[in-house]
Amino acid sequence: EFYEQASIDPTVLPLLEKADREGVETAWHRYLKQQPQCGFGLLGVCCRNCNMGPCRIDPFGYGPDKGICGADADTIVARNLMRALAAGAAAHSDHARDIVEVFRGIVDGWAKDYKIADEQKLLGIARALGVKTDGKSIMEVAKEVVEIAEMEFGKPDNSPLRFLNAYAPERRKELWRKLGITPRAIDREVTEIMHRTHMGVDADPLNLIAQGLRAALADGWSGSMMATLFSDVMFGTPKPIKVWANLGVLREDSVNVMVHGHNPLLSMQIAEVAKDPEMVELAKSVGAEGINVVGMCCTGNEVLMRLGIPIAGNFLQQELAIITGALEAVIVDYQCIMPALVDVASCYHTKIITTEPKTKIPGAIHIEFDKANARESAKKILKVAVENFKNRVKERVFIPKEKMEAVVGFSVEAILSALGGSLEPLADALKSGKIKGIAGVVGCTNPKVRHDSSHVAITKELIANDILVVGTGCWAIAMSKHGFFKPEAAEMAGPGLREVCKALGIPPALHMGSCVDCSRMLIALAALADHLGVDISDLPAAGSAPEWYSEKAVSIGSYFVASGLLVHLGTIPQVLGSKRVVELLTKDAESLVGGKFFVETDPVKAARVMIEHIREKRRKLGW
Ligand code: BF8
Ligand code: SF4
Repeated sequence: EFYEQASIDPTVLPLLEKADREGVETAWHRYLKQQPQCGFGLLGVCCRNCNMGPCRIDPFGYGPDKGICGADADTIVARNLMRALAAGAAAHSDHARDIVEVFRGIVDGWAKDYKIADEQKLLGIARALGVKTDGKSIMEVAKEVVEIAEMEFGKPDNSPLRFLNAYAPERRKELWRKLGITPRAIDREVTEIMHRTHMGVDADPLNLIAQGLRAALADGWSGSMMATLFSDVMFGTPKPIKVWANLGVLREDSVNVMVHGHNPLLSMQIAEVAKDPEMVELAKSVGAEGINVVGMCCTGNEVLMRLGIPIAGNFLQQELAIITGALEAVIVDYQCIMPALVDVASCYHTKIITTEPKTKIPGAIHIEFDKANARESAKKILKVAVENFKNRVKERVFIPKEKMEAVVGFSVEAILSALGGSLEPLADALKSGKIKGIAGVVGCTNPKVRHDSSHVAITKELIANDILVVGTGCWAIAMSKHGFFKPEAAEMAGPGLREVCKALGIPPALHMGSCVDCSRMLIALAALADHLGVDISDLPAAGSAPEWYSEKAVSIGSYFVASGLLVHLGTIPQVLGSKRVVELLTKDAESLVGGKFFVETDPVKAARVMIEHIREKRRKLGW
């Protein structure tokens, strides 16, 4: 019955049973084997930051209360959390760096298979950055913008990050300046965390966390934001589009190729070349009807929103997709790729293809994706998948039938256009109480939680209470699969929200994109706050990561808190070994930045806390 408890998604149980019959392990199996997980690790009181250690603090107070250097639980827990945050911010921002690099390639002419797809978006960015656009060609504008973007990573001076300066509300910027947490350069803030957490540097939990917030702000308001903005410029700003979601999107008659990871640079090319007549011919020559590209995780969200490429599932389904026996290849870039894919694939015909010099997995095929020859390079990678079709073992194929229709693609621009071009209708609906508030729900899936169950439960509760839910990442994939993105889902909403959704023809929960697209929420929050003449922390809004696992989520949660939001965490962060750190994150943060964390593993209780918080904010606004 452990399998039955694993997920609420109907595709999971039959595939776990198939895995068992075929002697294959998944994250759920390995999770069981890890039990009981290390208590020191769970509490965050194990330190391996130097070679006098490892040291660990006895949480019960009988054993050591200090490491060999004298660091206590508060210092150790804070340092560990900040290192996790730094890794998350680095991941998002390095993804942005790769995008900016190719954008530079468009300007310089070497990235011939990429283009400026959305000129309006680029001009908007230029204006926000204070770049003059009059009388300039679009390439001249692009050149000036990319120069600013490149400097965000390693700008040598102490001035605020230019994208943060352009997009964050004045009151927020003023507050961050007063607190000394205005980020200066992305790489610098991440590096400073690594420095401060070295033995013998920063031992003060508050000071450490302040630097963490600074790095998180650099991620949210610059790194992730640039990833989103330049992806839109190069591949188009998402608009509402009808799509299919869940493992039922795999096809028995076609070559199935799954793009998995995060960056659209590769997945967009794969999706495009799969339509190339030469490739379709090749697929026919091996006996397939065609090539069926499907997505997984956030790069899946990128091609889902822009091209309508079906999405096979979220994080915990990556191994299951292989276990169907129907997948010719998984083509990956980086992040959230389980190394176990190679082990699972070894039991089937599936090929795991890594494409980035920074992501290699022993046992996978590595074909470096050449961005200067993107189209040809994508073809070369895709050919390996197509030629593998003949190795598929028909008798071992089981494709679950479940798939769900969804409307996705709610960029800020798309939301504005659904509202008729201005924020006024949303502001009115909020003031009148038809919509009580806005919740951003994001993040992963995690075997510690029944897969998808907290995402579904929290969203249900929020929309039933007239709270408009927006979100990204694996939450958004979960919602796609469970029917929350059908316009008919308005029926699940409370009366006020239902009326608004029906009038606008939108679902009560909106897919805003991949995890870097959490930056879209920042832009929306900033615009709404400016429109109402208040700070973000005054808005009837809250955030949640009900099933998070990733270090990136630590950074996302932290930039939302630093931007003034209450943020719910549905899995317990590894901080409970320090009362001081817990207090800083869940209490003191509020008096400093206007936002704070709360931890609640019960999604319905969590939703109630968020609803209460929103009610309180409304009361303060006199609504
Ligand atoms: O960046 S939600 S499991 S796929 S980390 Fe990973 Fe989490 Fe999914 Fe996207 Ni985000
Ligand atoms: Fe131990 Fe201090 Fe070294 Fe950490 S930094 S391992 S607590 S001696």
